[in-house]
Amino acid sequence: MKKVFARPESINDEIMHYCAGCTHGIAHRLVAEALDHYGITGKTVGVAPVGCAVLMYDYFECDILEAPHGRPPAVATGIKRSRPDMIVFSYQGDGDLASIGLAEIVHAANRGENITVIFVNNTVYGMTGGQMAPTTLLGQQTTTSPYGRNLNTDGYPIRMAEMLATLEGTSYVTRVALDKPANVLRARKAVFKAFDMQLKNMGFSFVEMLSTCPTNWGMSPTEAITRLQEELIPYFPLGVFKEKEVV
Ligand SMILES: Cc1ncc(C[n+]2csc(CCOP(=O)(O)OP(=O)(O)O)c2C)c(N)n1
Ligand code: SF4
Ligand SMILES: [Mg+2]
Repeated sequence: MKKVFARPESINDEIMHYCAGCTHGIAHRLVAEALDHYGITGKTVGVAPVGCAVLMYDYFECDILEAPHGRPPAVATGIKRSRPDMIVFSYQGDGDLASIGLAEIVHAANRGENITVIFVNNTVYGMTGGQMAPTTLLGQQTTTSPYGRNLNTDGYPIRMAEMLATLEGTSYVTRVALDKPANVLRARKAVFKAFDMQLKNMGFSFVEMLSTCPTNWGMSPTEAITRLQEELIPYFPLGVFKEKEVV
């Protein structure tokens, strides 16, 4: 019998480059479990971001294409339109998706492209050394907001899931957290649902994952989990913001 904790077949046994306590590894695993579950690894193309997940092509057993910073939804659109028989997902951080790639995600969502987007929100530009992102919380210290994010000069943190849920083109929009087993199981269910929507040609599906970046938050892995629970979840509430009925 297959052990539930065994490595998914859609991910290989390369040692990942992520820092200790980083939740990118959990996010990868959940996507891989969904590909295994639906038996779609051989017909799936992932689109990698520029950010800490830039090397995800080293870990997944499906095809992965690299997109310029912020452009995965546009690249995913091109792949899906030319090969509608393929399952296509993008995997993006908050700098990638909510900053430089804001236009691409909004218009792909608004067009209702039949793709799945995995959005890893760790409230910071992880790869480049912890600069302020659009999702950085008010008061949060980063290398470009050393006195804390200031409402007057930097505006409010963007709630991407809520914003995208207002667009007619989106079919499934949810926010989950990767902080504890119960929430990881909910996240797993959400990722499965998002791929299921695409398999049923339901259009655009989006899973935001509240994540940790202990390195740039200047915290231990356990302190980072506590921050996610005490600071991120109150501002970025968990839940399903939109779910169209399967027709
Ligand atoms: C066009 C362009 N502008 C800027 C950069 C520099 N850059 C690389 S990764 C990154 C931000 C990554 O942050 P995020 O998307 O949140 O991913 P994380 O590393 O936190 O997972 C930036 C600004 C780049 N590579 N290309
Ligand atoms: S810098 Fe942050 S997001 Fe990047 S691998 Fe390390 S902990 Fe993860
Ligand atoms: Mg980030």
